[in-house]
Amino acid sequence: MNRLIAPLLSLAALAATTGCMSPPNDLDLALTRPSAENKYVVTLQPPAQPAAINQLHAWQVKLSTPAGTPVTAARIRIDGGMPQHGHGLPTKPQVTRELPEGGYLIEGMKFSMTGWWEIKLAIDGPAGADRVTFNTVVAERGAGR
Ligand SMILES: [Cu+2]
Repeated sequence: MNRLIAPLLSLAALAATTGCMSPPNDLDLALTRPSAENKYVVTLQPPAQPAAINQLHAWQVKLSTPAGTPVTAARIRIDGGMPQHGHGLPTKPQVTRELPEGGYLIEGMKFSMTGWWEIKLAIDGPAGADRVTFNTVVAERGAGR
C-alpha cells in the first residue's frame, strides 16, 4: 500500500469533521445506476427546473432489468437525507403514479437546505427486493448545477 495514502486519509477525515461541509469532490452524481445487488437498473430523473429550497417537487424513476426490459408494478419506497448533517428528508416522498415503460412518479420531494443529499430507493419488484442510492447536490437557485 502506498505510504502517502494514510496521511491523505487522515487529512480527509480532519476536513470532514471541521466546520466547512462542502460536498466531497469525488461524489458520484450518476443518474443511472445498477441497484446494489444488480437486480435492476435505475434512472432518476430530476425535475426539469431545479427546485428552489423548501419547495415541493416531483421526480421520476425509470426501472429496468439489467438487460434493459422495463420493470412495471414494482413498489418503491423513498428515503434519504444529508450524510454530512445526519438528518433525513424533511418530507415523506411517495410514488403516486406508475408511468408507461417502467416509469414511476415521485411526489413530495423537498430539500430544506443546500448541499449534498442522498436519495435512497428501496425497490420491490419481480426480481426481488433491492436498493439504490443516488447523490445530488442542491445549489442556491441560479448558482448552477
Ligand atoms: Cu442539512
